Amino acid sequence: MTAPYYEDFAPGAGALTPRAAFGSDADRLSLNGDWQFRLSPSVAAADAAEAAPNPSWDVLPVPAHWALHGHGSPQYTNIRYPFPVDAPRVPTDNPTGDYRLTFDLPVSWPEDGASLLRFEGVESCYRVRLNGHELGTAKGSRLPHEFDTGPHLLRHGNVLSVRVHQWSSGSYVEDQDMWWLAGIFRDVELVHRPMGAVRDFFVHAGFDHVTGEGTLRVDATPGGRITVPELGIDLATGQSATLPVEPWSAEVPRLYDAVLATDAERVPFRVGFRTVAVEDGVIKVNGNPILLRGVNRHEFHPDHGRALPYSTMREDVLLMKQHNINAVRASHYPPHPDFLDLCDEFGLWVIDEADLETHGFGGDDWRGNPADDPRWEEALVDRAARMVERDKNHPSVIMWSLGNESGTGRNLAAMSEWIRARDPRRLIHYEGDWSCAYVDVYSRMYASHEEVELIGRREEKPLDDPELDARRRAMPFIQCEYAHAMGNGPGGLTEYQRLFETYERLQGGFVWEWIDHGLRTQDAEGREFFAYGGDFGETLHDGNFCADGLLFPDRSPSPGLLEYKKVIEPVGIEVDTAAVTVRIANKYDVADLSQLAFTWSYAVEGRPVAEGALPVPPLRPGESAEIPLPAAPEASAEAWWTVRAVLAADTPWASAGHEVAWGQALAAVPARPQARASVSPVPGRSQITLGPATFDPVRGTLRTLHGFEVTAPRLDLWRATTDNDRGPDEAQSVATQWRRHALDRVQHRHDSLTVDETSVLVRTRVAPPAGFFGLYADYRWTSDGTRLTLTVDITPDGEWPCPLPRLGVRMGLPARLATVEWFGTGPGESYADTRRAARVGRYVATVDQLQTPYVFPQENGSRGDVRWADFRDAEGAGLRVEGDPVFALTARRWTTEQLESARHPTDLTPSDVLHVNLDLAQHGIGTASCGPGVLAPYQLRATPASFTVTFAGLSPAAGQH
Ligand code: IPT
Repeated sequence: MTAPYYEDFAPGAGALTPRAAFGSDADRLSLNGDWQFRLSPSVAAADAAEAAPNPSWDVLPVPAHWALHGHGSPQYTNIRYPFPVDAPRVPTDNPTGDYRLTFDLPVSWPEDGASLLRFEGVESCYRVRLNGHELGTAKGSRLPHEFDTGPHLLRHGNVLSVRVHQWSSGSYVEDQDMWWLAGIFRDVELVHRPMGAVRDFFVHAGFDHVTGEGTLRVDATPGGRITVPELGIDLATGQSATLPVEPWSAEVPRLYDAVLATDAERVPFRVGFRTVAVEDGVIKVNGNPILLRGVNRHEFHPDHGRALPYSTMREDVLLMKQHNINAVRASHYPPHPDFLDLCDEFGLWVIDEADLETHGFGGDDWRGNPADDPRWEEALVDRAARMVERDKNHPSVIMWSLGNESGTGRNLAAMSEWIRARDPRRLIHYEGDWSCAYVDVYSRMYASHEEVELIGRREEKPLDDPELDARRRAMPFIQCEYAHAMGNGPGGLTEYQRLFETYERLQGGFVWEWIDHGLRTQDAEGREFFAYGGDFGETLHDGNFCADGLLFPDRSPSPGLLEYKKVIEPVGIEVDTAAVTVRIANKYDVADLSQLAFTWSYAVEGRPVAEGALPVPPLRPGESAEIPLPAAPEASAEAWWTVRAVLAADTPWASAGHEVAWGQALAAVPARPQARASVSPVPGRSQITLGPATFDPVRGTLRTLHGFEVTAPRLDLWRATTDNDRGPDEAQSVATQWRRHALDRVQHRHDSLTVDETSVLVRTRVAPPAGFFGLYADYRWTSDGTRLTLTVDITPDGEWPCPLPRLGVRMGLPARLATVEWFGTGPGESYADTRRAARVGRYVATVDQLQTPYVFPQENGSRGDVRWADFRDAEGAGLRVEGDPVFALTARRWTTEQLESARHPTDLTPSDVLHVNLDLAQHGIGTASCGPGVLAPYQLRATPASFTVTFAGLSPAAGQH
């Protein structure tokens, strides 16, 4: 018995050989729109429904995924297959969608030539019938397939029937970490091919950086003429022209409009001249080594899944450019072809990746891996070929990637061989085979800083085979995935970037990943939230591991993106306060600084008092210069220089004034205020009074402050664990250590209360149940009559077995003090190892605005280095907290425990207490959800510490700053 087409090894049958994606003046008819649709639970049920006397149909838009339109539901798994592994067989319960469209040809549709049906992407396997005649079948969800309509196309009343299977043999090689979403999710078109039309063409446009000349040759079948009016080029296909041109790069994406003309057709296209090569062990484009400041991009939209509107693709490109990103890995399949046009136009280096991942086989030590089984060779090479043929004319594509996480195997080598024969002018990438036998670049994912540094020195651990080792050691290195942007984080970006900028072999990397895959959903009360694995009742799923992007699902930037933008900024700005100069360094690969304008400003306690333009010469890449700043104005308080580099003029991706890079430095520190006279505590039977405060007479806990009822500050060691705290490996994670040692349940033992001439002193010991270790914490309260000062002295006791989540105090304020103004870093959150984007200034936010809406609730929103923070009610009355010198601040309308137990932001309901944490420090963030944990300097260890804050009252009049 022969296997049905959805369960065989073949890539499909009946599709035309692949070719480049291009537009022309030939007729085209979009078949996007409302189709008739019927979902059946199995192939047999689909057959039965079809045979029914009056088949029933729903309406479904094309392109779309049926599960996002009320038919079935989405399911998310990372590595595991959602069905029993028995390749190439699939479950009998195989959701099968029958699509039907009735259409007429436009009256102008030519009689002669051929007409092709073109499908840009259908997941995962489909059969096409036109007017009852089968045209073919196809697999390769994110790849185009074309079918010749032959004699079956009618002028009127065509019935196009497409049967789509959710599961197929193709699913085994499409095990990417994402939602399983079937359907016709990219465009469908009818394309006319006149007699003598262009079948395919291949643009070769190299650039010789020594002569400054480009060489253009276009191979086409059939042949025709190539014109590039701007360059005066008019030549036959197959012939070449060499002449001075401006090269294409991600930084200066110079494109020339060109036309390929045959007797039958005019095909407009764009030429970008560039040459990619590995020379002296580094990747060079046009003779320049490049540094990839990249992201991994899945196609994702919170409402449409992988059926992206064009505006969303454009938004992605603009957001990348605006955040200093210069490279994108199409993880893990070729993107919609329009996306690559946008990359050519706006300038992004692209790794285009074949639609291949067999990760789930790793669960059985790669036994039966399709990547190494000859029966799958044709299908895998077809995936490579369809990608290369479709995308070969994009200057932005500099590397072909064979796929992702598919182990090792002969079919990968076969794909590489096919690609090299077809397109020797691009580099070949694949991460999964560390021997690098058939690739051009050594690529890894999530390698630690230490290992990356060894690789940078070309001193990595050798491969067993000396020949392969020598070959690999001579290769350039990239991290195709690093810095897992799941939840709060990633930490450690700065340290990676420093390595990339130090060692020429290290040519940067791609943060995992661009956007959270959260699907917009509503709870029972109609409140919107972003769903992750398990939210649709799936029994097998990987939870929120799909919410690991630099963008939230609605494409608002997360703090991680702002941090990445700062870390990879292409201009170095270092202010030297003593010399009153600023060092400006051009870190672009290609562009000089003439496109940027520089400004300086001088701010006292966060208020700019002087600013101006800074003349900076148009430094070339690699150059730097020391530029004098004006004399610093007198400052009565803490003052900071800020130097900014902004776009001097509008660009296609941002307007003039858009900030590209910045630097800050402390210019003047205020004299420390004189110690004020102390007032004495007044003990009483029902309370102790000290200046503006009252205390419990037995325990010495603070009760009221300037008339506000408060929950007394007390030591707090816990935070709502982050995805990175929890890690992928529960057993190993720092959160598990914390819990094992009961740091979420510490007990506060009251040792003594002493009221003396100048202070109220409470001594305590804070320790976990069953623990042989703890912290002595002494709270000393003093007052000058109007202000109240708390000093907490901490002395560790015993051997601390693990880092602390946080060290500080937690207190409660009335919830109506809901507006916070602070002088510290901001505007966004920052942590010990994610604080590059935080700048010193004066900021205002409501408590709600202080929260970062991670898809999975966790610690968030800490503002660092806060000198003072004012909490005010609507009338302007409130409390000021001052650090000595600084503290980190979080404030929320729910407790840490509520935050920790929430599964979605909608689980968090405001209370009438404002929960405020004043931290001396928190443990860093790291990127252990996939990758290294918190680096040593950012780990919080129990050591003796002292921490002082002062509280003052704020009256409405003082509200008008
Ligand atoms: C790596 C995958 O390549 C990527 O698709 C994604 O799943 C990422 O992990 C984690 O979000 S593979 C992992 C085993 C390192």
